[in-house]
Amino acid sequence: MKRSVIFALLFGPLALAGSAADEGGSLQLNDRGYFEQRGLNVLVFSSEYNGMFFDEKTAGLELIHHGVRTATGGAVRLKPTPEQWDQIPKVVERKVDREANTISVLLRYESLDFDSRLVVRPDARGFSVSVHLDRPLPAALEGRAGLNLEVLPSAYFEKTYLVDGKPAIFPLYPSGPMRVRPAATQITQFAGHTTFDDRGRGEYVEAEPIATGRTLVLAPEDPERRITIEAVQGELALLDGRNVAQNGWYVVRTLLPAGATGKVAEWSVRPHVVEGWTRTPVIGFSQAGYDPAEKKVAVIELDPSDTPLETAAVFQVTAEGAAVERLKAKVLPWGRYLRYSYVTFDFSAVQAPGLHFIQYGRQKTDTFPIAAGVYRDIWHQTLDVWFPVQMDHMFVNEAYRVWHGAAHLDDARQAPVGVQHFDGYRMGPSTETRYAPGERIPGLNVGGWFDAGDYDIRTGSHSATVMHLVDTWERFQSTRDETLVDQAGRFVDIHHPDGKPDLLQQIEHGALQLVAQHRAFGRAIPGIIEPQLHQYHHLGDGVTQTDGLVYDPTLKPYEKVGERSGTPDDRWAFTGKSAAANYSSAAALAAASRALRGFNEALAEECLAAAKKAWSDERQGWGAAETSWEAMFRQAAELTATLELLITTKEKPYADRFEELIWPALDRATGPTIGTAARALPHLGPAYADRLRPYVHRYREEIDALEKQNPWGVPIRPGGWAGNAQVIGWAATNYDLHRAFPDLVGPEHVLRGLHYVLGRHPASNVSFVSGVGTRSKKIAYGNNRADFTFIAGGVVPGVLVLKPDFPENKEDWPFLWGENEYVIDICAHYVLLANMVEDLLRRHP
Ligand SMILES: [Ca+2]
Ligand SMILES: [Ca+2]
Ligand SMILES: [Ca+2]
Repeated sequence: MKRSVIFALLFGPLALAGSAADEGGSLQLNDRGYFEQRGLNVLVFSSEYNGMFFDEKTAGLELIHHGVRTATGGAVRLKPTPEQWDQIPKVVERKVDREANTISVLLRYESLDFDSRLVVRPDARGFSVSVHLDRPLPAALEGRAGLNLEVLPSAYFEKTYLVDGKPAIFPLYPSGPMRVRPAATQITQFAGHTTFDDRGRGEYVEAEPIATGRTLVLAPEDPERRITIEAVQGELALLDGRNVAQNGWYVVRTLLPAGATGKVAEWSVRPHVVEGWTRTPVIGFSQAGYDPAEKKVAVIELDPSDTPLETAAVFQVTAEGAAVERLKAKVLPWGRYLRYSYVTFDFSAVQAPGLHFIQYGRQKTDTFPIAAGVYRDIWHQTLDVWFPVQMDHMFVNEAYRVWHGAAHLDDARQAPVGVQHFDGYRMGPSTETRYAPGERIPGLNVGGWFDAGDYDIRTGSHSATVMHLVDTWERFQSTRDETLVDQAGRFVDIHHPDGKPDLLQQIEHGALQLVAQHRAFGRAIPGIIEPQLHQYHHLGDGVTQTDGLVYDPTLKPYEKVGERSGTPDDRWAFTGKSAAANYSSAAALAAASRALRGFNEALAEECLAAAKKAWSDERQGWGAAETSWEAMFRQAAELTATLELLITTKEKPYADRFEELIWPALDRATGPTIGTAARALPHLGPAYADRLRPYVHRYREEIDALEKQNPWGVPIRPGGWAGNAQVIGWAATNYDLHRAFPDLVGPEHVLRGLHYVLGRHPASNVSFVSGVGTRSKKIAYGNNRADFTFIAGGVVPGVLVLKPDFPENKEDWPFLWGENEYVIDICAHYVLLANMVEDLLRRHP
């Protein structure tokens, strides 16, 4: 009642009418295990927290509000604003009770022996969420455990809230009150690591509420975002998690009372729902445009309640700004995929060069070109800008801007034994090298790239990257030169030609790091990464992730003398033996040796020698026991290494071994191996191609099956990490197969993969390559993500399919790595695919 009066005072009778709709909740449990009404979904642990990267902001009680996932992480949490590496509850039991119309989840914090039950129940006005305890809070959690719900900051930027009627504006930038606590009182984070660098002060900080009260109304002015949360028991606090971590969300929280059992917290949550809301259609198309002769089919994504229109049209935009209709044609039903329904619109008939847009109902797309050569430049920014920015151990400049200094010159120390690192690296009981734990290993501070949005040197992704770059170089001979690279001076200047092909300079930069590992250890190692969690989440200039000074244990922490420092921040080399890593490195080095011939002769020689040695060492076997996963990766890597050595040396033992491996591998699974098999085609003669043909037939059936699986006809993998890597790899394989078996695999199977990446995909139609296409990813998970910006030429993972049916790629929030994180091997593979497509269209009649 009180709330209605406040609304009436602030906004008059119109708002009252809107507010009345808040009270007309009609959430129904659907057959996909969440509550649904038109314009609102309430998910309760449809996805779980994942032990690998802890809190990915995709689990707990979540809201999809008018098509946007605006809230996540609803659960009992142990911190005011939990960070990625804070403890996450394990789902012990999840009950979807149709009769009672509830979802209840038993959650457990194992290390604290603490269980709580979360119950979500729709009611006449929205839903209630309550927390139930069988045993009172453990003493250690008194004043700590609370019912939390995290609200996406970008969904509420430039909006307001009311707390018990008091008006306020959501902070655009965090500047909330903080509190300092003794480090010893911090609830243990992931594996005992800490995200907070206290500079030796023995303390950590927590966010304090920016508002408290009983009733919180989020964005009363926005009918699509308005949510009323009322604490039926206890008080509400509103906090800003970004005060402790840039990827934090706003948090609504109620502390659980000490000593109580039974129902200990309850909220009434009343999201406003716009009556009859229908999601705006998404017209998926290539933001970079089309070649005139190409097949052009837009995929239009519709709200399942939407009625498809009969037709769509293509308009040409003239020099005078007029829009002239060039085609009007029927849309064809495709059917349902996940939560949306789809229709397709074929506008291949539009071939005249010019600028165009697609119109479907009132919906118009961005304007895009149709012209010969639209794809010619789409990889340039990836090579010119993105790769240089990722270059480790170098100072990288671009015109007036310095991207970063020469980072990690203090690489590296031998990682200690028995370590499970937070980025997945592991050390067993021995270093398996001649170095003692903690000992400095000289020579590793050269070459390599920041692997992704983080800064480690991951050998596996380096090997793949070098391979794709060599492939691009050998097939397409691009001598593009827009970057100066001075290895001796550790200096890179973007937009500054130096007379040397940039592709070769990047290949050299990757090879320098791979070879450095073979020099130091006689083999490849899994990778090099910073030891402390508070370094790992670094956002800023890579040169400041470590102090650049060699660690000297005789000095005190933060003490610096000359080139040495007492701060143990030097990165660790993870050195466990891995046949897969060594074979992959051998493959990359064998490939690099060809490209570097005549460019850097000494390095080319060393690459080849290291590759041969690694291959024969692994063939003789290091004797390590392996899991079935390791065996699978080893076999795939050996196949690749054998092929690259065969291409480089033309020697018979490699040819024999390749034939020995390839056929059983193809028999086990055609899809994952056909790419390697296809790459071998130019090197193994007609008998090999004849024997491969039946497998390509089988592969073609897999391609055809994809067309029935989803409207884009590309492989889409649910969960974890979005699938652009897979789509790009699939399209590149199709190019190789098309070259050899044009009757079985067509150019459209290559182009389809590129179109997907450039905008013809679910959830939105943005190009996933920053800076490429009319509209592209302007907010991504590069190492500059805290600035809500992008690095030109970076390719993001793309559309993540969240369980059970929600495809998502956030365009206003960079911090979801599974959707938005640039990675080196994807980017290199994209450079290759773009060149393949251009080649295909040039040779195409
Ligand atoms: Ca990494
Ligand atoms: Ca150059
Ligand atoms: Ca250091």
